Amino acid sequence: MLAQRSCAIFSKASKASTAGLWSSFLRNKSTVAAAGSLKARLAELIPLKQQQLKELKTNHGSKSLGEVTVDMAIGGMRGAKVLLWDTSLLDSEEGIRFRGYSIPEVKQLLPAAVEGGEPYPEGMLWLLMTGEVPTAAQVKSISEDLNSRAVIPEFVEELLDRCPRDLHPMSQLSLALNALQRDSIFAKAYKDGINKKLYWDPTFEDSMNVIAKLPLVAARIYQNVFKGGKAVPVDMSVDYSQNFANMLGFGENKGFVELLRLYLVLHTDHEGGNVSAHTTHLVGSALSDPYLSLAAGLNGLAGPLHGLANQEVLRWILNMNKSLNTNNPTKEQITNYCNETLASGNVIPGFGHAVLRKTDPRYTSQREFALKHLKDDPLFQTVSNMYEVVPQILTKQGKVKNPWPNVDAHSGCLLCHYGLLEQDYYTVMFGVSRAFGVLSQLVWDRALGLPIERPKSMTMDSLTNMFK
Ligand code: CMX
Repeated sequence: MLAQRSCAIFSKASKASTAGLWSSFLRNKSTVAAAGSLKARLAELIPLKQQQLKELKTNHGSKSLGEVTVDMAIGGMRGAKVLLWDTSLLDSEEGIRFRGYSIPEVKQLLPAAVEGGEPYPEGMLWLLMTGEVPTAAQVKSISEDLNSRAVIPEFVEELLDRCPRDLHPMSQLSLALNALQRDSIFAKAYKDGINKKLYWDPTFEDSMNVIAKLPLVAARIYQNVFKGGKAVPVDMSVDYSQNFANMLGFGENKGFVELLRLYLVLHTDHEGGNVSAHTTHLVGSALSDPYLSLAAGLNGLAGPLHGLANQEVLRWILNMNKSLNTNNPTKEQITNYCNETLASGNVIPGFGHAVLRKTDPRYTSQREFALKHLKDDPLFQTVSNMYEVVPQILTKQGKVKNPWPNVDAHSGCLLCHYGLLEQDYYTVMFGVSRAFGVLSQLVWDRALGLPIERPKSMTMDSLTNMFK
């Protein structure tokens, strides 16, 4: 019945043949989309977006998006416009817009648990998937859907329990995702010969399952490595962040839960070219399922120039404090320590960006949270003082294109304030959030039928000869 209702919605906006295929797929595979659900809404939107893509190709397919220079080929493809990514767009001056909405707009528009408080990440998921601001009821339906999917097989629990404590939490997260792949609905559907027009459906199911399971995996890693605590069962009556906080052992701390909501919203997506997003998209383009694609993306997030920078920032500050024997270094002391870092051939973590040329609005949003909730925290004072001195130092050095702080410069001090002190864990939390964005886009990659990625590489000799 439910399948029939959602198919009726689907067929209104699409070709009858595709709707028919989906209808029989739903009957056979029992992947039911309740009317009004996120999946049913996607089914309505997909034909419209497919049409938009078709028109884009027909009307503008042969037009140039700009020149690709030798510098771009050597320099990490900076600025080369070669990716399609709909869930968010990054402007170098303004920062990120999620489906067209800036961070202040997202905070204002998305339903929140506390009046005037932080938005639910579930609302962000709806926005990223559909481009539409959800109602409170739609957000609640996502919380319930995710809660109902939040279970991990025993062998994955055992796998995590057997990991040595000194295996980095990000490696454990990636390992667990690869193991969870055993239950991929996409991989099974592909093996069973699913029609390519329906790829989006099992991709959606896998993506929702992954997002639902991530807090269980992440919390188990936290408990195993740092606390030795027991797994807490999912509470079906509360939201995603409250459940994640419960599992981490911080559920009673309402300030932490609010921070977690903000944290999970801010780290979801940062357009398609960053390492974790691009990798997920690239691996997914080979029709690797969402588990494998995200695991690959998270391996990229675990690099110190990308997501691992949040752990590096805290470590850098704590090392500075230790070497100076203070919890409150002066601006002069910070300046000297920065100069030592640069002189030793290292980067100052949390500063700079490949695209942004202004302070990252994700940093600003976290700063606003700190000013509201923890303005006297000494670690926050240090982060604030760094904001005042580091950009000048980097500018003076002369080679950094963006001397301003990025998202990772701030998150550690907030987590520390609420007692989550284990820096090695911070990127895992980034990874849980990043799944929301990159998997939403992966659903669209399959819905739009985007092809396998295959850019052209050149040898140094071929480039040299080309311009002889
Ligand atoms: N400290 C010291 N040197 C820096 C620097 C920093 N924070 N940021 C950039 N530079 C250096 C680069 O290493 C590069 O040096 P070389 O020419 O000797 O190789 C030079 O300045 C020019 O780099 P850029 O064009 O300004 O920056 P990139 O686009 O190459 O790199 C990034 C961007 C983020 C990797 C870089 O700014 C950096 O290493 N920052 C510190 C690490 C960090 O915070 N990463 C997190 C980014 C956000 C995220 O993805 O989570």
